[in-house]
Amino acid sequence: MKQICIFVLIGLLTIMAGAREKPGDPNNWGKWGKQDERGAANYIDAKSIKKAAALIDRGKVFSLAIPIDNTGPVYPGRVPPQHFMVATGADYVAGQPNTLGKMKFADDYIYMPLQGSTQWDALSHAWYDNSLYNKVDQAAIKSAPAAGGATKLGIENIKNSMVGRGVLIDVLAFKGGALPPGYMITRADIEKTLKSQRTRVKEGDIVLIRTGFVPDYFKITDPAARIAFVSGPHTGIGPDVVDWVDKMEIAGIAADNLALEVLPNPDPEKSLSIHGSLLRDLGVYIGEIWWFEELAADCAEDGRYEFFLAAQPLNIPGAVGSPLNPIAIK
Ligand code: UVW
Repeated sequence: MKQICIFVLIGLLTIMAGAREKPGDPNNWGKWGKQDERGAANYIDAKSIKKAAALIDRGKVFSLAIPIDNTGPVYPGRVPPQHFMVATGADYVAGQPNTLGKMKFADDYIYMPLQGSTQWDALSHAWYDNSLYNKVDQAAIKSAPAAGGATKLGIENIKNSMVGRGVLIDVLAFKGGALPPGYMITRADIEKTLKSQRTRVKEGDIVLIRTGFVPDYFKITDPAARIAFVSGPHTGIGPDVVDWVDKMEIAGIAADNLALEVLPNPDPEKSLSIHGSLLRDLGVYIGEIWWFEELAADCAEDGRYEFFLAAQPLNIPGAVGSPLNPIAIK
């Protein structure tokens, strides 16, 4: 009897351990091979990039990045980017001898969380249970630089990707230019907005969801009020958008807010769980703290919400995210 109990217990523990390695539903584990580390970036191919390049007709360029400095919004707990100078003209004015002959130089450094400005989350940024996308063990995410950081699923896997057709989904404008704090954007909101824009999403697209959160942050001037704002509710996508993302076969989804998803999640047990569904289960890249204002105005004016988008991350080996300056060209 004792032996049977031990066998049953071992069996149960094995089943439980196995369950912890399973993908959620829907998922893309194995879709591009068991060793794949690029996830939904695989939806982008040479054909879709060439088609996207053909969308350029006016040569009008939009930067979708906020300034990298210490005034921008960061997720509570993170330090905003710190930029400091180690060589300046003022040094020479103060009498520093010029050791380089005729030439003079200024040099600067930046210290920042890679998640602390306009960014992509790598597939190594978030997971649940013991596994990341495609059953990568959490032990593969190590300290850096000695141990390599994200030894799997690092951002460098898409250093030559995230370039193609971008589509702005201007939920903010569709809803009349204002969303209540912490508004949860639903799949129906996205579909209705696209219908009103007469825009279709295609495989391999990078979709941009306009919420107005980051612009609202910059409208606040008082530093304490800015901190209170980022600590309060965040407008973002709700859980039912995950199935839509899966169905559309998009490569990435970015927003002008801090975490893409609505905060707090309507179900307190599921805080930040949309990160798990997109990064871990689907291998879809998440973009945050993007800036859409000039692009949105132009799209409203010409009625075209599709464009060529160059949104490649920096080539930082083992990083779990990267700042970037995404460029939309119409
Ligand atoms: C967290 O890491 C909580 O969010 P983000 O994806 O915004 O960096």
